[in-house]
Amino acid sequence: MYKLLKKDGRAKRAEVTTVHGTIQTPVFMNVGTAAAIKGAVSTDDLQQIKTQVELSNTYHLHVRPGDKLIKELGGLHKFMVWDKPILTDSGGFQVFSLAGLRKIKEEGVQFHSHVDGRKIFMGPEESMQIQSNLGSTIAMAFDECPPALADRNYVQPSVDRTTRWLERCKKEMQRLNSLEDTINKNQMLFGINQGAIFDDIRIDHAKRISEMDLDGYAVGGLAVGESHEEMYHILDVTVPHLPEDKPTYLMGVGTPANILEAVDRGVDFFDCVYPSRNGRHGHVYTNFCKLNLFNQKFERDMRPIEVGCQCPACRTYSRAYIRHLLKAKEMLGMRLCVLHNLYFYNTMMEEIRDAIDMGNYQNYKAEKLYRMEHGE
Ligand code: PRF
Ligand code: ZN
Repeated sequence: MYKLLKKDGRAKRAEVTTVHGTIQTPVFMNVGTAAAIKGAVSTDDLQQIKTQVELSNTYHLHVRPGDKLIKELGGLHKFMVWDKPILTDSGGFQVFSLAGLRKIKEEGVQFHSHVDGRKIFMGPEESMQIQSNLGSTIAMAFDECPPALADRNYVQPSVDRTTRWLERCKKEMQRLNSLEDTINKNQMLFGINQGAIFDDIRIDHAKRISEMDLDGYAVGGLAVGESHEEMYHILDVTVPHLPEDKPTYLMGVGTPANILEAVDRGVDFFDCVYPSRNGRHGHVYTNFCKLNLFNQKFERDMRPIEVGCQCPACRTYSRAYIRHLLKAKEMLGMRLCVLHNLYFYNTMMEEIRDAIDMGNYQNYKAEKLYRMEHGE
């Protein structure tokens, strides 16, 4: 259930009610691909860094440890000890980027596991069955994300097939949700808009999927090599054709600036590996710029990563110490950077929600962008 609380320009402030609790949007989902956020982050940590939704991947969990095992053990929430919402991506995108793909047919996709090379087939029904076995709160439709530079002649038939796949996903999800031994009988389904950077294909597809009365709508196929301006333009033309009274999710995006711009174009949900991946490399976000903690200039810097930050890293440790940990390859170094970065993103989303609540989004966005670009 989506409850629109406030609009400020095109920016939306809403609440999404699920069987695993209410999500305050706009929200940044924290990426735990294989049922864990990389960087030794525990469930207790997630509570401390204000995580609302955790994102996992159908493909990874199917390959290892297997969705049937997870179902047998009571579902993904119980398995990873996380009782708040979980969104699972459908596998399509990961298959295309990871698994020595592949043949795309009307039925689905044939590929090889990146773990042991075994042959796997996944189509809309398989993806829904796996996500149902995991019992995630929100399942994503099985789609094809065409390459960034694909031409119209490739993109149009691909999008048509993605629409047919979505119809099959919806049907299969309805069937699975009505079965006796299904873990989450209220599993939600989000459709995914595609169309590369072709306005008319995007708009036509947005209209077609909007008629299907799904629980939410994602914009996929962006941040795959096009420019930021192209991405913002596609959001400008596409989001107005998606239902305003449903969540809009921009998949795999992005930098703090990308998120600020997309919120301004009506997006509610985000996910991205940047905060965790950058953290593992000692790159940390602050309100004034990004720091590389490997830099020599932090050798004697006894300040926290960001003065005033209330994250578990900044409340206790200095830049100098974390730099030492990173250089000594101590796991704690990575972990602290990842916690700080996720806290930074989750806190920015909180600020975004407050700014929309107060009707102050334009000012907030301008100031935040200016500070991040120009430093102190
Ligand atoms: N489709 C799916 N997952 C995704 C994407 C997509 O297009 C993207 C594109 N940025 C990230 N994750 N299913
Ligand atoms: Zn911090």
